[in-house]
Amino acid sequence: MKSPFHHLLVLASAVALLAGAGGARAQEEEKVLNIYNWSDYIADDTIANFEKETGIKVRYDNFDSNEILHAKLVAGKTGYDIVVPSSNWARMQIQGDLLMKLDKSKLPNLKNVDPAIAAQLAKIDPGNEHVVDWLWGFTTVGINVDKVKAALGGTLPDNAWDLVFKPEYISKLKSCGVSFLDSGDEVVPAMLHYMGKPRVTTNAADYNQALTALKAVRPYVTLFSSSGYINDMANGSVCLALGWSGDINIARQRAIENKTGQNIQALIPKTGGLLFFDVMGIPKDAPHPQNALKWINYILDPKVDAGLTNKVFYANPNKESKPFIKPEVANNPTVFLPADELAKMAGTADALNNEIRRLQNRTYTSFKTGL
Ligand code: SPD
Repeated sequence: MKSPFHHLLVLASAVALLAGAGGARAQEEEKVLNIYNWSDYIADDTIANFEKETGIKVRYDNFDSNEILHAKLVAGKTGYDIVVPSSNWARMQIQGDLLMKLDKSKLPNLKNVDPAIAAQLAKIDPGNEHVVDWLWGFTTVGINVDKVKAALGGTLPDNAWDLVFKPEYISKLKSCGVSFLDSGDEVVPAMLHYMGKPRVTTNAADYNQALTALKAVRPYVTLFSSSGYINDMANGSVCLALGWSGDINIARQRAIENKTGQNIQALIPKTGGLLFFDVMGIPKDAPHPQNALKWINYILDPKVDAGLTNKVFYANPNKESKPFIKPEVANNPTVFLPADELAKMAGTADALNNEIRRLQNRTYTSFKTGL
């Protein structure tokens, strides 16, 4: 004979079973990962291989300035699980509590990260708690060698920055197309560095001097672009660019592959370019943080990291990736800077804050609009 409590017991077990299943479901994330990254910054098979390996579907969007990404993060609810700010911006985002702490127990491939790069990033992220390097490179000058030499009568200046910042050079290049990166945090620090000042400063007088010098070259800038200039260089409609090292190398590669006949070269200025590290982080309100950790760990696989560098010509942080890097990329001094050139680079602008951003923006807007 069944106890009078039998029905109650059956009901209680059913409720417990359902609650258990529900709990497990709540922990298991939807198989989706939303990534927001710079354009032209990934290999052709990176996403497809991750999807195959994990069953997670990737949605991939692009931006081309830190300003755009930062504004979204500050507004919140981006829907993104992985974002890739530059380290100086990531510092502000970490301080503003916009990025999650990484669960390092889910990142066994962190062991592949070069300790020298981790030490660099510890300056903006003490203990390397929030971000991991994606790729790194430098802001510099890129040229169409034949067109620039022809316009200048055969010789290049000793310091490549002169090409973009000295009116006597840039004025001769306007007719073959001159492109500047479209961001205050790129153009203004480059001019400050050229003038021998710290790339980041709170001294208003430095910005006034930078603006005067920038206004002197403004008439010769024909395009402001932080992504389209790659194709413009490759097809010959831009001969001089203030751009990023890897992008200029991508333009060179596209010109070769598409047989456009343009000879593109990234230069290393005598006084050094501006070093940057772009880093992977997980927004505080990311909908799929576990999938994001899987992505970071996947990227840190030596072959995956090497695939990025082979495609986009930026150095990766992975000390185990070297054997998988194509010799022509490994031997390109504008991808892996020789030690003496690296020593000359202006370090990352770790001190970026809202006051400096305001000074940069005001200077940049006045330069760009001519007002
Ligand atoms: N095509 C991707 C280029 C990424 C450049 N990020 C650099 C930011 C430097 N402040």
